[in-house]
Amino acid sequence: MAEIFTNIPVIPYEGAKSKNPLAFKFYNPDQIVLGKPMSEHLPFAMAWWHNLCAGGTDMFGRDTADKSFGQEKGTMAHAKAKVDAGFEFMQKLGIRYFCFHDVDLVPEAEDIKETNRRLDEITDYILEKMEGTDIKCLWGTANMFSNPRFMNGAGSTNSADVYCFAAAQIKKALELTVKLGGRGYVFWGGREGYETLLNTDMKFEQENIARLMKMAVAYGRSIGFTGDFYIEPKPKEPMKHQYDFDAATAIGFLRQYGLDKDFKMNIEANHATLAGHTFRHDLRVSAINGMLGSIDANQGDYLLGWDTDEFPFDVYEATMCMYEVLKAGGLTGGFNFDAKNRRPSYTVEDMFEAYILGMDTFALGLLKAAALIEDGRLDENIKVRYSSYSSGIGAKIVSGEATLEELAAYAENMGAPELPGSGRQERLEAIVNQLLFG
Ligand code: XUL
Ligand code: CO
Repeated sequence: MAEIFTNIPVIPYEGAKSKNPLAFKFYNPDQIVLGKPMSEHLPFAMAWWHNLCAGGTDMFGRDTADKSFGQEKGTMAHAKAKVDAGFEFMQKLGIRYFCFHDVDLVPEAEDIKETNRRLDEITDYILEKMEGTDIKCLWGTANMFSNPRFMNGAGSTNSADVYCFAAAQIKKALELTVKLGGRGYVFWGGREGYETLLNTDMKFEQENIARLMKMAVAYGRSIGFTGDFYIEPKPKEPMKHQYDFDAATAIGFLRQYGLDKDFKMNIEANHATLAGHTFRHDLRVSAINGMLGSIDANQGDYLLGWDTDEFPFDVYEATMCMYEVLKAGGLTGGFNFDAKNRRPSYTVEDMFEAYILGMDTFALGLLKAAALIEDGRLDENIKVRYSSYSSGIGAKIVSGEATLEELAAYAENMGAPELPGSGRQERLEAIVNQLLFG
């Protein structure tokens, strides 16, 4: 197989002092952190769509980057060239996972039977490429938002025929995920929402989404899919309101419809911030509910109110993310770079340097989060802060044995309670800075 990225070597780890743009400064896969190699803490994945398909088109202009890989776009030869490019890319960076939508892999035909035949052919080829490498599929999904038939959603569509088409795509994408050994299967409800309540039966739409997910779980389990299903929450864009608004909303939905045993969350940084949360907030909400599954690692822009899908460079945010992940005991999924180069970064070097940036950012985040945990002062503060619940009336409250009358009698005999103690926020923020930059 002819090399595609001929000017790019295998990316080495050269350490923090290196000035080589094509080297890792912090991601050192074999370095042990909290008893485990970095590469195990950080199962990174390449997103097929941004890396191999998208060329920088935006609402105001066409592609700037050439992703033809020497073949005519829209052909199976091009689909195969993308596989070659993707595998060379992952191998040069030491990335061990990839994520895909059905239509990222092959050009969609008019007839789904032909699309499925193409998908069989390309996944045979992907399997061949996987052989002899340690590259695996992190998760698969069906694109149920780009084609005009999904203008009103897939599970939430008003058209039963479109609903069936979505079912057919999910069935195939699940089969492909199983064929490629995927760890997870994602539902991102890109158009599962509404533009106006004036034409929307919200209850019916949500029930129909749940019915589709239940059918997906039943079918997935019947063909041997043992991994997790994921909901990837996002509050808006493309729809004005999306039902999987944030982790809390999605978890409530899963519980309401009895789907919580089969599903976890795939939390994307820029989706959490669009919902008015921090990234770490949605990670924490998922984790405390036992549903932190996987992460779409990217970041937004403070000045822009949409999903900019930037490669993560904010070490503070990455540290907070890794703190949540370490505290949760790691991910069953991985870190998928659902991120794209900025439009003026259109060269092959830019593709590689973007991933180096993202991987180094999360490696730093891991190192700094481990330092925060080993330091122990944050944990100690939490322990002290809630210590009034470890004995006396507090312990009785926690045991669930207290009654409202008893607590009221206790309060009436107490006089005025003491103030609850300083939150020490500034001290804690200073500790984080000390460990990040000290
Ligand atoms: C869109 C998005 C998707 C999902 C998969 O905002 O994040 O790419 O990750 O459909
Ligand atoms: Co995503």
